[in-house]
This record gives sequence, structure tokens and C-alpha cells, in this order.
Amino acid sequence: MSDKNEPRNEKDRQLDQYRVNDRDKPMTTNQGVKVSEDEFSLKAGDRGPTLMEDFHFREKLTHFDHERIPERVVHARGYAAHGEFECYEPMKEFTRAGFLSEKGKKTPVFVRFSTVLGSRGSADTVRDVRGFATKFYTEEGNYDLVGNNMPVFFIQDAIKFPDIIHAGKPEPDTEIPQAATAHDTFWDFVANNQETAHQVMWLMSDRGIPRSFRMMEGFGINTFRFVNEEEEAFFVKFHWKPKLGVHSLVWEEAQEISGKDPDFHRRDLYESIETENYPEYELGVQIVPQDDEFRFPFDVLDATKLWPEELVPVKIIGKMTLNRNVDNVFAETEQVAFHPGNVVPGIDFTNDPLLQGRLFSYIDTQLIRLGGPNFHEIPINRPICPFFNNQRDGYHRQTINKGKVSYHKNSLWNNTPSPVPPSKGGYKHYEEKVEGRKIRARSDSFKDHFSQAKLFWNSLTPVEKQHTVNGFSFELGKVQSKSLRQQNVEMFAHVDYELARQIADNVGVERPRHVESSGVANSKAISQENTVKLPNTRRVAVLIADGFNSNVVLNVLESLAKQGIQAYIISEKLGPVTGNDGIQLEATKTFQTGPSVLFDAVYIVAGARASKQFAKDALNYVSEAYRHFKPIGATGEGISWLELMKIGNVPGVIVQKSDGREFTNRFIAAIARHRFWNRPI
Ligand code: HDE
Repeated sequence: MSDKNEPRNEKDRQLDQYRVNDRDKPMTTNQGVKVSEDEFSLKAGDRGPTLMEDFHFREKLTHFDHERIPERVVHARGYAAHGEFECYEPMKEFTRAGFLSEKGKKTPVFVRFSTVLGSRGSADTVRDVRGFATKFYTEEGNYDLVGNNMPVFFIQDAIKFPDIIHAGKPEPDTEIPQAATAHDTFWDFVANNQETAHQVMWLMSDRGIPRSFRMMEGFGINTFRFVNEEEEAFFVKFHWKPKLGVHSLVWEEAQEISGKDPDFHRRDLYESIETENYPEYELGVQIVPQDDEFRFPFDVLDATKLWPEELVPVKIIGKMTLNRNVDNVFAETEQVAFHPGNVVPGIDFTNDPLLQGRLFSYIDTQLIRLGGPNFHEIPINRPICPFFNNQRDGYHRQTINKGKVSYHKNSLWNNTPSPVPPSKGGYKHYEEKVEGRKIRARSDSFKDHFSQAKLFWNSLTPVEKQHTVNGFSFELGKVQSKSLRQQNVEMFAHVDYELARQIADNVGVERPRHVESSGVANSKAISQENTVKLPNTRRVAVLIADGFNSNVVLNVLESLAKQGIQAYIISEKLGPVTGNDGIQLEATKTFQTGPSVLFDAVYIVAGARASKQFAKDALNYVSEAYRHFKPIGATGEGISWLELMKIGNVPGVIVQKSDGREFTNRFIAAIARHRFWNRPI
């Protein structure tokens, strides 16, 4: 095991200066005065009033009273980790960015994952877009890639952002519902702002309910620009591709987890890092030369469009590994301030109107959220390179700038701090030629809202399509206004008639008019069926009772562990469970504390001395996992239980026949498959 206290990189070394461990220390006030009593306030007599002069009491209460800061207006619920980015190959042909200039070059990173709509205390597994924000602490300054887990956005112009968020957040008269788009105002916005069609398709699909932050993609969404030393520019879109593939929960399971473990995703990330199963993502770029700006059937500046990978391949240029949990969630995860405008030389903006608005919004919101203009001095936000300028003062200023000069130009300090020419590393904005009349309008090239929504639909497998219909039916089924349900059905008929017809039948409105839409090809990268499938780090519930066959079980457990699969012993109660030869295994969870929805697969062992209660609970447990299409394995007594449930011979149910090794190989392969959709339910 590596030494977790050893600083791993420049950022970690920097943060170390600010870390404090209060353990074994004497208690003091914030002024450093040692405290002699922390249980009783100072009173006039032991039954008398508390005295104003009790400075310790006043300080303690005052600090407590001010402990909260406003949560983020969107992406309030998040979880973060530290890590490192490694560049695979020099990208100098496209960008002068130093952190992408050398094979093997490492850059510290900090990543915050989030949901968008819910409050800070909401559940992790709600149906929502996920934020995927990365801060690269490069030697040339901080670069923030502030992305989401879906490649497109709901709107095309940032001026509509407050509207979509108001429509999606809880309705203002009742503050209902929390962390959900299944309500009237959201769907009112959708039907009346049809640029939303494409992202709504993603949101209603399995992409809206990821299995883990470790198993979802990240996308910069907006089109950025790479600029090289020769000042040549390229349009670029950024992608994060998880090494474990892209996997999702099923809707019923996600809803159950919201109650049984609302911290499911953050726990999964935290535990993976603690057990050194470090999440890894490869960074990919899609690059389009400036001259090809008008080559595509969509506008490259339109954030409601993806660039199909078949048209513009994703070039993999590096890998990010998350390898350290935060020490303090407030100090790091809550106070981190991302901003898509934090770029380094070699990365620039485009006229994407969504991006342009974002460039204003992030700093603006952080000024209120973090209480003033000095949030760049908060340890998690500091760059690892030094920074010097003439900015001064403001709330919570920590830097002690020495000397008289705080202006430019000057002669007293020989005109320093001095601007740096681009040839020496100074940031220079790309000299794009711009002309036009001031006009509030949108280009006609942004007006096709359905072709790519249809591309998305066409790319799904039948099962994924069914899940998407179910997603729509649940959400629209909660919409009170029949007119809104009807409007949305009419709208999504432009994406696919069959999709809209099924939704209409489920939500009690008229079937839509038949809309002719042109056939659109599909993109393989969209369907999760084509993703990477690995057993690594998957969680298996092992249901075990007294009298189990320890020989078989220990062999299976060893084989699972070799594949990096995490097995948890589950029984009626916590504590030791005794096998047929006296060997004991410790149950660390019960049927109640470790329900099936928290696991990827179930291994049913049972045991010769299983109680009636065990049998009842285990059968419920397995039938739930079965309903959620999960791999189920059985050996020994477990086999007869599956026969009892009449599921001994269905896809993804693996039963030991004779050879133990053959069983584990098949079971591990089933775990890697994630789910078995072709199961009779
Ligand atoms: Fe954001 N967004 N956003 N957003 N966004 C914020 O900044 C905004 C958009 C994204 O973990 C806020 O610090 C506007 C797209 C993430 O701290 C705020 C528009 C994408 C996070 C803001 C967008 C994102 C935010 C709120 C429309 C994907 C969480 C708190 C033009 C590419 C970052 C904060 C974290 C957070 C504004 C659209 C991603 C209000 C105006 C598109 C991952 O500034």
C-alpha cells in the first residue's frame, strides 16, 4: 500500500500547508487561548443567566451560526476527488497547451461530479444530467473542463439558462418535487422550447441514471478551440471515456436506492479510491479544422448537436486517474470554483452562444457563493504556478502584497509585474475575424431540433428504446396538465412516431399525428450495448447461511477476488456464519442493510442449516435482483432455491454443475455483462 500521507504531486504539496489535524491537540479559541471548560457556559450562579463576557461561548456559537454558505444554484449536490492526468502523446500540431505537449507529462487534477437539479442533500440516483467538472492544475495556470455526462445541452443560447433551470427546479408555489423533472413546469418548458428535444432523449434514456460516476462519460459539450504555436486554430470537442465502460441502473432500482442509500454514488467513488480501485478515464478530442466549419449538416457552434464519432473520430490523448479522496468536503468539494473561462495558452473559445454566456455566469455566481473576489486564494482553487498582478483587497484577502505599487504602468517598479509576450507564454486570444450587425437572433443553421434526437433514438437497441419509453411515461405520467402531456407527445412524434404513440397510450392522451421525418443513420457510440464490459470492481452479494459448503464457497470467493470483484457476505444477522466444516465467514451486512439494489450481482450459497426466515428473505432478495436483470450465481443448496423459483435456466442465471472452475468463469463473464435484458420478467 502506498503511503497516503506522502504528497503525490505539486498540488498535494501545496494543500499540505493548509491541512490541520486537531487530534491529540489542546483545545483553544480561534485566538489561540487555551480553553479550560467546553461544556458549561459562564453563568451568574449555576442556575443563573449566561454572561456576555463568555468569549468562548460567543465565539463558538457565532462561528456555528455562520457555518453555511449558499449551495450552488445548479449542481448543488456533488462529490469530488483528486487525481492525475497523464498525456499520451504530444499534441503540438494542434495546441500549444503545455500539459498536452509531452508524452508521459503528468498534471494534478481535481474532479467534481454532481447532479444538476437537486439540493445539496438530495439523493444521488435520481434521473438527471450529471456534472463532470475537472480542474487541471497546469504549470501555465488552471484549466477547467466543466462538462456533463451527456454530449448535448437543452438550450442553444445562455440567455435561456435561468428559464430552463426555473422550469426544472421544484415548482415555486409548493417547492415540489425535489431533484426531479417529472412535473408540469419542466415539460411545459420542453414542449414550448423544442431545441430541448435532443437532450431530453438522453435524459429519458438510461444515460439519466448512471450506475456509478466511474462508469459514465464526460463531455465538454461546448465547442472550444485549439490553437498551436503557428496560430493555426481547430474546433475541438472534449470527451472523457471511462475505462470501465458506460453502465446504468434500471429505473426501479435507482428509485429504491434513493431511499436505501441516498449516498450511493458518492459512497461508490469514495470506497473505490480507498480500496485503491482508482477510477480511470481517457481524454478524447474531436478536432475539426477551421476550414471545415461549414462542412456538416449541423452547426458546429450549436450545443444541442453532437459530432457523430463516425464523422469526426475521437482521438484519445491521455488518461486521468482519481487516486485520492478529499480530506474535508466543505474545504475542497464545496469551495472549489470551476469556470469554463479558466483556460491556458493553446485553448480558446468559440462563438457558441451557450459558451459565451457561461463565460460570464460562473465567476458571477462564485462571487456570491464564496463571498467576494478572493476565492482564487482558497487552497483548492489556487494554481500551482505563482500569480502576480495589481488586484488588491476585498473580503477575506489572504495574500500580503508588499510595497507601494499596485498599478500598471509604473516606473517605480520598472513597470512590473509586467505583461508577458505570447512567445514567452502570455495568453493571446485567437484573432478570429468577426463582423456583423448587433442583432438579437439565432442563425437558421441552429433551427433543426429533431434530426439528432432521431439519430439518438435510432442508435438505441430495442431494450434501450423500451427504457426510454418507460422514462417518458413515468415523467409525463406525473404531469397534471393533460394539455402538456398531449403537447409533448406531439413534439416527440417529430423524433419517432412509435416512441410518441407508446407514450401517448401510457399517459392517457390522443395518439399523435403521423409526422413524416427523414430516416437518419445511427451512431454506434450512442448505444451502451457497445460499451466496454469488465467484471473489475463489481459488487457481489453473497447470501450465506449456517452449514454452507465452505470448500466450494472459499474457492469461488478467491476467484472473484482475483478478478477485482468485491464480494460482501450477507446473512440474516451480522456476525459469523459457520460452514459445514466449522469454518466461519463474517456477515458484514444483513438482508436489510445490504439490499440487492446496492449490488451488481448475487451469489446464492444458502446452507444446510438455513432458517425459515433466511429462506424467505433470500428468496425476496434474489427475485428482486432477477427483476433488475442482474447476474445470479448459485452453488450447493442455492441451486435448489433457484429451481424452486423456476429460474434455474434463464439468461444470466449461472448454476454450478460439476466443475467449480467452469462455474466461476461463467459467473465472472456474466458479471462483466452487467445486465441480462433478454430475461422473461
Ligand atoms: Fe453550468 N453552471 N451553466 N453548465 N455547470 C454552474 O456555476 C451555467 C452548462 C456545469 O461542480 C454554476 O459554480 C450557464 C453546460 C457543471 O462546481 C453556474 C449555462 C454544462 C457545473 C452555471 C450552463 C455545464 C456547473 C452554478 C448555460 C456542461 C458544476 C455553480 C449557458 C458543459 C461545477 C457554479 C461544480 C455549474 C451556469 C450550462 C456544466 C450558475 C449560464 C452546457 C458541471 O455558474
